[in-house]
Amino acid sequence: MLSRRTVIMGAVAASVGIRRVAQAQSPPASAGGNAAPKTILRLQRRSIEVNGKPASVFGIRQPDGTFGLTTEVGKPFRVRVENGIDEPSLIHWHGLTPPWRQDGVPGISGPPIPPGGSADYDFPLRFGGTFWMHSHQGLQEQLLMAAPLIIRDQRDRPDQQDVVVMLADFSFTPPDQIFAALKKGAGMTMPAASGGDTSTAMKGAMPGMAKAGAAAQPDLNDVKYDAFLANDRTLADPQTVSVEPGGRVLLRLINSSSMSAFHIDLGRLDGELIAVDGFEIVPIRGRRFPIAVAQRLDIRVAVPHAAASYPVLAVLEGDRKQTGIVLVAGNGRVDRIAELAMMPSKPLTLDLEARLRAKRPLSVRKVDRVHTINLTGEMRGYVWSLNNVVWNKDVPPLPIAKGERVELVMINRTPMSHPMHLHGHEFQVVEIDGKRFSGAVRDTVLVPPGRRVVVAFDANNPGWWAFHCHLLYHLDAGMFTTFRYV
Ligand SMILES: [Cu+2]
Repeated sequence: MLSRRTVIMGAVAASVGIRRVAQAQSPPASAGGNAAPKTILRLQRRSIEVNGKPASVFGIRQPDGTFGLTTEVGKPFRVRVENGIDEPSLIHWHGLTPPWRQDGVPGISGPPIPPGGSADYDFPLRFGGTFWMHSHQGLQEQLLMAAPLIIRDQRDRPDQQDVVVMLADFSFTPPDQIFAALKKGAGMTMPAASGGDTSTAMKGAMPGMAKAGAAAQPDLNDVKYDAFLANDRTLADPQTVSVEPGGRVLLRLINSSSMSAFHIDLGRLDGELIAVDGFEIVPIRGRRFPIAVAQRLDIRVAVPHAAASYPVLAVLEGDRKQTGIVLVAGNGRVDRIAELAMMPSKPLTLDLEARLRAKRPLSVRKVDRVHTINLTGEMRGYVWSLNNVVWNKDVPPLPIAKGERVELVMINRTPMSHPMHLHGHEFQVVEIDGKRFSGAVRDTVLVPPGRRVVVAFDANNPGWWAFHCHLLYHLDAGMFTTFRYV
């Protein structure tokens, strides 16, 4: 056991300095390592029921059954991950800024945890907000190896009830088969190469594959899912949460889907969007908000005084399929909610992104370095890349230097939207299609087809960091690169 842990973390303490960081940030009493108890997170197989059928999926739970972790800003993140599944795994703390050896990306920050092994994490939490954790190993995320990671701060108030809603897409087809079908199917459907009704045959043959001929037209979702989940459940049997009539609720919405974007539909509730990806914005009121893959929305709602039920729904992008939970005020009656919305939700745009303004923007300073990153790909063979380079271990990291203000210019040359995620740093959206503004600070931004989005960040966390599209099968196909600096 010890040696396995040493494999993961041994070199780290020596070279990058887990201990050094801990000592620098903690009161002297904690130097011995027993000031804050370690939270155990177990990676497990579990079974859930989807549409009346059993499904074997993964989960990340504490020994008492709690999914994921809720902690407080200022406390150290002191966690042991125990791998209880029969394959290697590694968990990424999405949106946090740990020392790079603790970032949880196999092959970049360290090796995966072998079955039966464990890994320890200990770093200070710089900020609060709604984050999440998920496997960065293979396609495990598709099997729900993900959980909430909530860091409470001054935004949390005693008179406000937290409701976490984790969205996910689900297929009974095993993820490796979905991926194989995408690679095979996409190659077969190039308009020039196919004779006509290939697409019909394909649909019958490949349960995981959505639309044929994707190369010819913009495509919203490569995969046809069997269900969409909110906290593991569909609208056939949604989670109901008791709330106080006249009370306040903070909805923490997390899109842990592998491939699916949604519009949040608050129905009769008025919402106030107060943070994106954990970071506060100048609040925006509304009843519908887009959420791309891997993004989070913190929405405050005032529950009306009348006893009633209030569904909080997520409508699939470009579709009528929906999922969600139900807030029940007093003895409000819960009616059955249709699994199809009245109207399909539109494809996600940057309209909201362009309106977001950071409450605490990055400092104003000159830009030291600009990297232009073209989002590229070909549907033939399901090839996804950055600057036409498909990721492999030999691709050199993009250069940056400690202390620099860096801007990433992302230009989408493909017919699909890509939610782009940077590890280890928060960034600020500073430009959309040539228009500069002081946009949201966040960790994942959507770049729709043909659009240009610029983000800025400060290189203040030396190490080797991943930067990638967060659509799982795009990431796995190679839409991934890294930054490295000392
Ligand atoms: Cu992508």
